[in-house]
Amino acid sequence: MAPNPMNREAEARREGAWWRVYALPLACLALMCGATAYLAYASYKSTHPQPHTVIIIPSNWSLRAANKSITVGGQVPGGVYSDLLAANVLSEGDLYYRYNDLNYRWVSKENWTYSSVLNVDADVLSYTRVVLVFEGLDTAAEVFINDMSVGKSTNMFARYVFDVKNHLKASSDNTIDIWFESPVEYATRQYNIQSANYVVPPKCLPSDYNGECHANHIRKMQSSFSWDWGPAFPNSGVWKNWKLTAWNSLIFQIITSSQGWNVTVKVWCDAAVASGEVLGSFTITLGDISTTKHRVTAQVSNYEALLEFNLVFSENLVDLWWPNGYGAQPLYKLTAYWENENQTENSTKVVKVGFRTVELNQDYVDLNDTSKGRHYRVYVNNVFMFMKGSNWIPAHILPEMVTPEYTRYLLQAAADVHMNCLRVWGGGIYETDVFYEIADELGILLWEDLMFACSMYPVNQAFLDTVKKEIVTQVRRLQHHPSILLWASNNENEVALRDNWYGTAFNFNQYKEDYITLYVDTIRPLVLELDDSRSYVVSSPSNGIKSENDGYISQKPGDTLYGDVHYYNYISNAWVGDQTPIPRFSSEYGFQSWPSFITMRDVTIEEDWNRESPLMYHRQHHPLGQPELAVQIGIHMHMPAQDGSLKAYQDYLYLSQIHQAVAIKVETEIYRRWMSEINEKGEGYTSGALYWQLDDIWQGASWASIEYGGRWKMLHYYVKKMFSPVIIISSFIENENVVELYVVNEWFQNMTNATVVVSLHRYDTLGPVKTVNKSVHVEAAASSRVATLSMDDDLDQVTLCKEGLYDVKDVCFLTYKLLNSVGVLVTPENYRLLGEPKDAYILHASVQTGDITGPIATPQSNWSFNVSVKTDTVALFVWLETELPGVFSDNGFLMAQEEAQVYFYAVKKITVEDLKSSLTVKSLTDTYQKVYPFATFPENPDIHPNDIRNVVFA
Ligand code: BMA
Repeated sequence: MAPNPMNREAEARREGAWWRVYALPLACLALMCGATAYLAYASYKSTHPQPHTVIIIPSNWSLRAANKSITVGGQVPGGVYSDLLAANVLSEGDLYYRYNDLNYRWVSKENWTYSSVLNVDADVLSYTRVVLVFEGLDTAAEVFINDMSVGKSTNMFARYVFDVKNHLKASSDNTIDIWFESPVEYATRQYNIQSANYVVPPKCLPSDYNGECHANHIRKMQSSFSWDWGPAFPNSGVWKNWKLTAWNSLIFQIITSSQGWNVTVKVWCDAAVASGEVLGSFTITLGDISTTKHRVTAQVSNYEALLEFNLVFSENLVDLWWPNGYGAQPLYKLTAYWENENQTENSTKVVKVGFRTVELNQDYVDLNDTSKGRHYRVYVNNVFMFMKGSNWIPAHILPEMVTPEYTRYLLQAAADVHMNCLRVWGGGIYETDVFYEIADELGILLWEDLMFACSMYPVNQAFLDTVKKEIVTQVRRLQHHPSILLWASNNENEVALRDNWYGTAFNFNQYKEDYITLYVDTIRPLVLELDDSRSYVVSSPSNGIKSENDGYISQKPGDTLYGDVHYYNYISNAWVGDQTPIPRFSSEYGFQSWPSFITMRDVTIEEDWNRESPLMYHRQHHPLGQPELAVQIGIHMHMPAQDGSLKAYQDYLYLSQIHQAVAIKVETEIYRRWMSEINEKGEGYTSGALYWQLDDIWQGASWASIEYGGRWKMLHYYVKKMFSPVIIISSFIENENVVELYVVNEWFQNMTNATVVVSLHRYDTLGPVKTVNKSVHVEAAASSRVATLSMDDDLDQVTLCKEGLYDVKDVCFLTYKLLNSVGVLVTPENYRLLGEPKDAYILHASVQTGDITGPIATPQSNWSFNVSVKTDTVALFVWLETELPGVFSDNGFLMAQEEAQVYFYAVKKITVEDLKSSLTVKSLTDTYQKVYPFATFPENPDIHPNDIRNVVFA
């Protein structure tokens, strides 16, 4: 399992106690270290022929509340919540413990100041320019040097540079104070000012969110005021790196590089002078492929200069970068080096780049009939590829809590289940550099939303100005990453306006005008100026080009013939999927579930362990989420009786995960199946399935496939199968009693002489009762129908699935797989339950774990264990669980045979005994309160086995 972000909290806590005990010695130590560092620096400087730019970063900070009632040690970068937790001011336990989101809310209503002391020698002040650079101030802040204001911030996502040369003195006790206004107060104030003209909604979030109002009036992580899957912890602090820096010519800020083989490298520089020319030399090195040095005259304007250089080299000098599953991800070091004219100063910047082309193709699907709409297809290196993936939300409500290790763990978990794309969703943050670097390494394409979500936004000049600053900061920072697929300026704001989500219809034109002002007139030209190598789409969902032609707010932003759709339907039978749309691209779809008991247990106590407990409602932010979940579970399975037992609670969590896993499997298979064909309405050519959502921000009901902390839900195991490069799926034609088999083959080779193996099984019999093998031809890089079988004629359903009064679909089910021409299994084995499990003629399964052997080293883990699982009858949704960190090779699976072998991949060293003693296994019938007492169907056919079970709906 992942390095749990909560460990970081625990560490912070420990450090907090430590801080208080050792405050004085610590301060002395810091002074001594500072002095030593300073002496080292001074000696370096006197002997080195080319003095570098000076950078001073103090590490000892204090944090105090505006009313001075609280003063603690502070971390910069960091945030107030973590510092108060570390200092034990937040003394009621972990941030996420029970109701602590409410208990600790007062923090966000306070104004806070971080203070420290800067030791500046006279030499520093002799540089032409001396500034403070903040890569991220969260959010409404004012910075003071020696009690004089040097600059203000209003945007968490913008880089700020404040001139401090005239405010600093050559002394060891320059004070620096960074004052943060309560983000909640600030947002309310901005709302009040704006609403004097007209209200920019939503005014507040639904009450189920337990959140704060007016997030859309502050340029801050929108979900930090809460969301339908997460709590409100509106943070304050210096959340990214900062430095005090002094120089005479240029220092590099960021490198951008165009795509393709005519590479334009742009290096944005901070200049020491406001305008004019700076002379020097500029060297660009690409791996060991090319190095070029030039004399340059940088033109400076507004303290910025842009050095630009074209590298042209032949295609065969580099290897192509490919998305996960399509090839390798070679990355090349691009190094820029600057030296000023008299060689007294230099600056270096290194980024890793990859070589690939990327296109979002929106051609008409049928040039002869344009009413059939347009594609929404991603081509990388001119190859069309179906986007398989999910949506990424912030991995913790406090960005400072997310470690690079946890980020890697989550992205690796996405790559491990064959994802090639993630959407960085617009209500979170522009992620950390490390996030994009890992995505580059793993070949995960990123659909990068800009951070606007589910709201109308103001367009007063101050707001637009700060947004411009944000876009420049972020697009420049992220542009060089090969993983970035496209920019999308907002999440669901077009559809929100069109469908009147926030009561804007009465003044539609005003809000539409504002929408265009922000996303089309302000943001778009900026993004395209900074990066013309990728597509810019205005919203998600949108109809793409069609939305633009419709004046940016289409009549039907979810049109299946254009662009992308977000599809949620919590009342249909999700396991049948007969209402699933057939869109060009599904960029959001999902169902909720609860995390495992192991995850919930961390933040709850016994009285919460009941699906109707106040705590469970507190952790369910989605309005109507509880009844919807109960309905969905109840359509397919028996909801455990509310007997107050721990087992009933655990069973409920497990059933919620089953419901979610199967629902997403069914929906995803429909999207993948439609990759290569269209129906008579023109629907189809589906080219992407990004389910909502990959990760969790805390322990609560959500759409995630990975729980907070890293434990895989059942869904994530299902994702591994449904996103496999080659899958076999079925479609049932009810009125003909016929099953169609499709193979989706991502590989670029046809498969001739492959064999589809379809087996009919009875729930009361281990092993198939009938198997049909069909020799088939599978198309390359396509989804194709390979076989059609009649349930009666080919599979003898009528005779083989007879059982008393049972419907044949409740007695039998199907499994199917594909073997290649030499008999090797090339797809995960798939199954189709013909009816609902709650009605099935299913016997109580006694599932046990058998031999466990290991550890052996596998590519997944040095501590991999083979686990044998045995059953005495057909078992559904077999679920293995251990407290030990790690994942299984498969889980939540169907056992239609006596034995299954799975691997457990431990994260760290464990023994067989460790695993044995912690491993549990269960299957669906273990959730039944009363076990049907007979081994076979009773004499009296009037008794339906399910009737005697305790079935309760809330
Ligand atoms: C979509 C997303 C999120 C939300 C999710 C589940 O609307 O864009 O805003 O969390 O659905 O409701």
